[in-house]
Amino acid sequence: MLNLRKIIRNNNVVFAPVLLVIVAFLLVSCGTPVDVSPTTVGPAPTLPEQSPTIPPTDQTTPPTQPATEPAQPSNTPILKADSLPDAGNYTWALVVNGLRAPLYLTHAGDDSGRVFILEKPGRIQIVQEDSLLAEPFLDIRGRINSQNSERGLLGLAFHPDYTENGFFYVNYTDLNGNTVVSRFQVTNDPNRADPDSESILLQFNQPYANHNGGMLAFGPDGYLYVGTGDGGSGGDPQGNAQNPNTLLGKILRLDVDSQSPYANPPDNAVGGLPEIWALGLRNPWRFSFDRTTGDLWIGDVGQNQWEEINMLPAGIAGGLNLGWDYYEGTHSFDGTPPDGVNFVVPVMEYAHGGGDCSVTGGYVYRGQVLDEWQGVYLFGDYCSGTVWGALPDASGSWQSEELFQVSVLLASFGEDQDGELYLVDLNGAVYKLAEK
Ligand SMILES: [Ca+2]
Ligand SMILES: [Ca+2]
Ligand SMILES: [Ca+2]
Repeated sequence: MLNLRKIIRNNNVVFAPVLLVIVAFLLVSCGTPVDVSPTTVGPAPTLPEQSPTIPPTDQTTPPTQPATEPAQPSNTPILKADSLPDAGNYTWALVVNGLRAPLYLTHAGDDSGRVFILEKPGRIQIVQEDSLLAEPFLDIRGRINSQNSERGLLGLAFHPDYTENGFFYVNYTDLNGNTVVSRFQVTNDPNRADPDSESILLQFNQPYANHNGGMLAFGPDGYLYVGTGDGGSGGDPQGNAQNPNTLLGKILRLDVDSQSPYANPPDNAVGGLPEIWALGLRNPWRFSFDRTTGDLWIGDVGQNQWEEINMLPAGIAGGLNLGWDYYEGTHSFDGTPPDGVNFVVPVMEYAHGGGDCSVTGGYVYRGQVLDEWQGVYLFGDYCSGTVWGALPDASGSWQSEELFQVSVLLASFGEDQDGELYLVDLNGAVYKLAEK
């Protein structure tokens, strides 16, 4: 960890101007002003009982397992480790440095070994064999307003059939600060996308500069999931997250294959706009699908007090309500929930304090190299650089422990095609989880 801190410190010097921008990002994403006082709700919250909430803490008891476990046949993949690994044996090893405000990392599923890194101002960079290629994959800086801390090129997902069709999807804020979700296509050069291939799927207005969501990911059902923030300001003053007639404060689900530019899966089932798959989100900055189970893990950034992680089991029906802004985490926030609404309760939450202020949703480790990490969900806090690991205990409740304290601005985690995990530092570097 000493080495890591040293690297970061050097990096901060190089990227001092970027760092200033980042501080602004931090303040805004923590949801400062406007409606800061959660109003009291009269009746007790109508939360389902089956999902206890487990605040991550150093004191969390390690998950207990049944005393005797059947031996696993050697050809059966390990679904979950028995306990969290000793983080002292692992480190986040520097992969590449010198990026400009990187926000995300993913892969194309094309067996090329490349990872693609999103830069906030509007470029996608390629790292191949731990080297940053000289030219970007895509440069659309001229179409993007990234001046505000939460604006920019925010999301990237490659089509599941990318090797056949060369399609990939991006989410950005345009020159007016409004959200655009577009499809682009690669050229004959696998390291170069065609900037003129843009085909816009969705455009919608952003009433405030912050809370623009931005995450894109294809689910195991082949649909494109789109995270949108509640529009911004603080305390969702327009009531967007609970309003089924706006795309703000939602997770959208689009069928990009059966119709152009997209069709709405008939079972999205929220009862408002047909793109909406789940509502009641504040700013689901990062979410991921467990590639083995298909479960969806969502980190929804909180207001002033509570950060939350939600887990939606694979195959769950659409129309879910994740609670905001009736609830921040499991705590009443604004207004009285109507009778008969079942809210999804976070599987984990943690309070602000000790530098924690904005959750960065992560991944369940499904890589090939680090056996001890199989099935561990890693997530972190953007502001403090804390990284937690979580596993279910014997009763199925997810228990987390603080595993790493990294001196980075933890914008995102990322996954390569092999399932190895990365950490993206907004200051300009990318690290990979590795054995010491
Ligand atoms: Ca906004
Ligand atoms: Ca409100
Ligand atoms: Ca929630």
